[in-house]
Amino acid sequence: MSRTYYVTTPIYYVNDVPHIGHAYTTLAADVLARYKRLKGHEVFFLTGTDEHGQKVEKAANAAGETPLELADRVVKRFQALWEKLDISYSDFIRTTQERHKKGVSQFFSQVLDKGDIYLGEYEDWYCTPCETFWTETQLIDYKCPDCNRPTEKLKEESYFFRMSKYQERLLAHIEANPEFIQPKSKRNEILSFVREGLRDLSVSRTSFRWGIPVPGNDRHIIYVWFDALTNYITALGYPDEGGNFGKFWPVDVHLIGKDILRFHAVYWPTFLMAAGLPLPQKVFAHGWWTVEGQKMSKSLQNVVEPNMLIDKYGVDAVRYFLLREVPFGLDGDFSHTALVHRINSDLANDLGNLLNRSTAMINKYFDGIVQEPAAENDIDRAFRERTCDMVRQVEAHMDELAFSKALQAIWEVVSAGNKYIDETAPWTLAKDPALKPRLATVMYQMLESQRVVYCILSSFMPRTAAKGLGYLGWEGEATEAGLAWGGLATGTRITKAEPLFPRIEEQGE
Ligand code: ME8
Repeated sequence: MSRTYYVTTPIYYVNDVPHIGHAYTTLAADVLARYKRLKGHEVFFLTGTDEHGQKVEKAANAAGETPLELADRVVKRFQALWEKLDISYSDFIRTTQERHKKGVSQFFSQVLDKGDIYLGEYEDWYCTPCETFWTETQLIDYKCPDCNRPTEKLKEESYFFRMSKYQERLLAHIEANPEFIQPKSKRNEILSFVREGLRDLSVSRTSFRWGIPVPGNDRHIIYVWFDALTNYITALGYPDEGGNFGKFWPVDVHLIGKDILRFHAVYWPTFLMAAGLPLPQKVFAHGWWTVEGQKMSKSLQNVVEPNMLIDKYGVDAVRYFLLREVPFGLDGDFSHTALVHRINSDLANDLGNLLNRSTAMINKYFDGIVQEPAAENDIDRAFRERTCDMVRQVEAHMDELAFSKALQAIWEVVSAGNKYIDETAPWTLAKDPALKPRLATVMYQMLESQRVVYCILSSFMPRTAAKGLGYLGWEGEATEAGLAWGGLATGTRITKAEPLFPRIEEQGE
């Protein structure tokens, strides 16, 4: 039986159009999904859109549309971008779908019937843009501590979830499972938050209508986070125990930005505890992108539009840059200069050149046909071992979602490949007919190492990998077996490569 792997992205709000931050999380999930598939897992990769709540209702009013019209329009923008970014999701959930609404009602009822949701009255300071209630002590000058906008005191009848009841259990779970919340710095933040004490959580609103009504009391709308988080199980067919839910839950990893960690690492696990369901195995919060040193915001007009980037630089260059530039889990800064620099040095120079020079050489020396290699000398062996070791390193880095380190390990082998050619100097070997067997071995190591590189790169840069593998005579898709040394068969025809990444003129060059 094949192993299963379930990875999710947040479901994005439809009151905003997709930007580079959204693309980042979804891309990371895609790379993970592709990698796990390559390693033989049966993968379920979920993304989608969060379409309910006051923010969407307001944005729709402002645009003179119904909330659903707005959602229908914006969801297409997300789906078109994912297609353009080569995102290989298994399912796309919209919270306005019947399957989701049915599942949320069921989930709510299950917790209500257990007595962990009760009707009460809520009074606190409310920040409408953030849809968050704050206690007076949390406010800064009576303003929202998150967005610094004015708050207002609100009192309303509300259903409450007995989150306080689960404080000790959640704490024990986080302490017993160091892998549960990552990275570690974020885990510590959540630990201190939980230790300070959990209050019961308001899980319904009467102040707006756009959402899923509370079962049996439709004056109340289920609070956005109770609705949104549940997407991770409704997309699997919950409450139906069979099928995908039985197969893929609990999730292997929820990938999210650090802004929504508390919802995923505190609210969601306690909801699941109340419903008697297993908890996620891992919640990983990545960092925040700024743009040319500034926070990305509509008012600053510096929002980086992924479609524009892809049109300008190509999809794989964007995929590479986003995951290579910043260690996953830390904040990072986006700049065109840094992107162009990466394209020129890592992609055009290191990766592209290696393929160009080596496919040209085998065509020059052996009419493009892979020859039987002779015995390895020390340099050949070291280079082969280095390539094989890289595959193991990538595995370890991917386990920790250290995408940047995985790419770094791959690029070390690319550099080693360029160095190997310089050291073995095939152009000198070619001058002496007696050294033909030696030349054949050098050609073999040089090409075989790259075949392994392109196989493993297929998770990160699917198009580039397909091209590279095509030039190297590898039939079909990258496979797990293809990661092993020796896949390049004698007699394979190697095509002379066109440049994979043309150099881009750098400013000031
Ligand atoms: O929070 N840098 O949706 P959302 C990095 N609907 N990542 C960023 C980013 C940035 N500057 N800006 C956004 C919601 N993101 C809820 C989620 S889940 C059950 C419900 C990414 O549209 C990051 O993944 O505001 C962040 O968590 C997400 O977009 C927030 O998307």
